[in-house]
Formats: sequence, C-alpha cells, structure tokens
Amino acid sequence: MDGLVSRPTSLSLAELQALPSQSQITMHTCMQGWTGIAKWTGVRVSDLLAQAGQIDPEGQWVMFESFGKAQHMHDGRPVEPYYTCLPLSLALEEDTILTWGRNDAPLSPMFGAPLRLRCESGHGYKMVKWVRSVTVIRDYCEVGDGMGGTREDSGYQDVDARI
Ligand SMILES: Nc1nc2c(c(=O)[nH]1)N[C@H]1C(S)=C(S)[C@@H](COP(=O)(O)O)O[C@H]1N2
Ligand SMILES: [Mo]
Repeated sequence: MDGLVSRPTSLSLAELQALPSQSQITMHTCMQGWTGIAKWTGVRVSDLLAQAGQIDPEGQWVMFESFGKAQHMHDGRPVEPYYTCLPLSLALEEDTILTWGRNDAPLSPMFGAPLRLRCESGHGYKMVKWVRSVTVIRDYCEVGDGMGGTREDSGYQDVDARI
C-alpha cells in the first residue's frame, strides 16, 4: 500500500490473512454478458488501508494494480499491467474486499490468487485479479491513460461501473 497514506506498508499474504476476514456470496456480472455466483473470503480494503496509517485528505481514489498484464492494449502498445481505480468511498464500502478464498477453498490462480479484488456494486472488469499493489491517488486521470482503468482506457467501459 502506497501513495497518499502516512505509512506506506507491504504485507505478506500471511500477515494479510491474520487480519479480520469476512465472506460474502455474490453475483459477478461481466459486461460480455455472463454472470456467476460464488462465495468470496478476504479482508476489507478499509481494514487494509488502516494498516497504512492516515489517508491524506487529497487522496480521493484508490488504484489497484495487477501482477497480470492486460490481454491486449487497444492501440497496439506492448501490454501493460492490468489496473483499475475506485473512488475512495467505494473502496471503503464494507463489501469491498481483497479475497484469498473462493467457495471455502484457497483462491486458485485462474480466479486471481494470491489476491483478488471484489467490489460488489461494480461490474466484473473492476475486480482486479492477481493484485500486487493498492495506491491512494488524487484522481484517476493522473494514472494510465487517464480513464480509470485498463478497460476504461480502451474506451469500451466506463469509470463508474455501478451495476
Ligand atoms: N488482472 C486482470 N484482472 C481482471 C481481468 C483481466 O483481464 N486481468 N478481467 C476482468 C474482467 S472483465 C472480468 S469479467 C473478471 C473475470 O473474472 P473470472 O476470471 O474470475 O471469472 O476479471 C476481471 N479482472
Ligand atoms: Mo468482464
């Protein structure tokens, strides 16, 4: 965790799993037209951010970056790491969690291990798999191509992914 926080912090998966956890059974909605229901277990992003001290009042967005690359860039550039940005208010919602468990089993690599974001009032493309970092930023227009995430930068999807 980094960015506009008073105490930038790295946590191992074991340290993260020692924090209070919660489970939620929710429907995933992909803009391509499919849905799926699963039980997700993990730590609230709000609890995680608390480990990084105080959030600067200027920090209004949270960027999640992946170890995984985008499948392709819309303009033919070499592929970059997949990322998304959430407004701070959405990142702090009680069902916005970084998960390590799915359906009462350890999260598998295909579904995003070691860590996968769930923000339940958003569409599938916001749920970054293989999360590497969480960064508090001023505004999404300062990162990537400035549209709020890998899929938004492509022009196909919107920064406000509320279902
Ligand atoms: N790192 C990364 N995360 C990602 C994506 C991706 O391409 N790369 N695709 C997103 C989209 S569009 C969807 S619908 C879901 C699919 O999640 P699933 O593979 O667990 O079904 O992952 C999201 N997270
Ligand atoms: Mo999707």
